[in-house]
Amino acid sequence: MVLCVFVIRYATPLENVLPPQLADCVNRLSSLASTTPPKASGSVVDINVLKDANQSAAEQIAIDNAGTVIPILNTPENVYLYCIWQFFTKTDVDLANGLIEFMVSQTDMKHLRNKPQYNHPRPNDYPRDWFPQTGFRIRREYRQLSNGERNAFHTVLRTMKTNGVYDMFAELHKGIVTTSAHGGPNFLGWHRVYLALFEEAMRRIDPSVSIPYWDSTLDMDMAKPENTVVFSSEFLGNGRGHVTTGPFANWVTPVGPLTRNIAANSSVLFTLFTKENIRMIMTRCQTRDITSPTALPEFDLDHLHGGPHRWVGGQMSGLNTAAHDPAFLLHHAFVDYIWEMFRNHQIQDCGVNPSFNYPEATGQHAPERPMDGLPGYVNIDGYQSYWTQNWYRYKRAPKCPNCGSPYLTCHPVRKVCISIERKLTPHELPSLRLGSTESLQDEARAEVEMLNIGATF
Ligand SMILES: [Cu+2]
Repeated sequence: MVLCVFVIRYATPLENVLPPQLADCVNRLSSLASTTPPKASGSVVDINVLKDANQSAAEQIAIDNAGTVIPILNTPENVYLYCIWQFFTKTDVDLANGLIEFMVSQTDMKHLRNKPQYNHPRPNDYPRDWFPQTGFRIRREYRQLSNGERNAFHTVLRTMKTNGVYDMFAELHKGIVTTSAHGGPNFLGWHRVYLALFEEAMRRIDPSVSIPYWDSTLDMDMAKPENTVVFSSEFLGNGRGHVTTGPFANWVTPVGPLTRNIAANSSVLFTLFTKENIRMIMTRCQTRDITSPTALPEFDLDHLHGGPHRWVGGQMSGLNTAAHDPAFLLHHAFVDYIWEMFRNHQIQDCGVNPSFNYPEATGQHAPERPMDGLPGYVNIDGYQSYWTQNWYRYKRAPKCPNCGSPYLTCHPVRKVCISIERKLTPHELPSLRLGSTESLQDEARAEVEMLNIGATF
């Protein structure tokens, strides 16, 4: 019964973000375990209650009007994802687009009103044993997946793109989120929760997949990072101009075709992660020393993570558009992996408990403020240890001598794993004609400039 009370208390702020149909679903599902049967209604998901007061919350089941048994929905994230899922599978694309617009307008309006939302009520008996419905996952480096595993991941993303769920998630990373989940301590936690929920949505389609991480130091250590196999048709698709090869070929985003322009600028602000970046971060002990605005730039994970965003270019370089490129998921999984290494270092070497090391912050990054776009969570929830205890963990990044992938090789002198090069197209090969090696990049630059991506990282 403790869990039920918790669900109900957390259901309240949902109306602020969700469209009426979804909020209705969430509220009625949340009340399944209460003593009052939900009222019949004509909304998207109609539920017949199945509740036995003698059963524990974990044993309760429900059946919808079509006679389908719905899963146990005893945590906020289960209810939320189930309702999204129902909403999308039972509606058409126009409705899905309406949902996206609604969500964006709501978050933008909230931003304009600048309504303070601190002092969010928290349950005293905070449950620490949340488990995702699709079970525990292990995240591995993109190149450590077998070809079959990688294809399964790509297929799920394509399914989500088709049914609108991908874009819905991508549109959450927008508007007020550009400030409330960046530039402060909530950066780490918000993206952790976002990825975990996205991953859960993926696994409702194929429970075998998880989000791979892109260890961009493996590319940074190459002689020519721009030739990495990551930007080939077997992985993320081409890195310059409209993405027309690979699993995400010809994807369309709200600001135009999916477009990139990798390694377009030699400035230090446009680099991938370096091993030195990570080594520097691991010399700190307090979260405030690796987060904006308190950290020095060389230790600031938030600041450093902008490098790969800019390096990829196109949608990835825009705060409001980045999540429309699947590269976002893999890059942020790596940021989260670095944070997890840092948390382990805090425990082992610093005697600091990372769950209680949320830096002092007010305003949008205040610890108790509800997370934008991720109903049911407050900022400090992203710092809880249950994410990497109950939801997922990382397999260690590849190290020499065995880099564990046909796409990686151990550099014989420097003894670090580096990415192999992709097969360069004739267009990419240096040609005898003067200036033609840059034509592809110029073309890509022109295509990127066509996008109205707004504020950049
Ligand atoms: Cu972000």
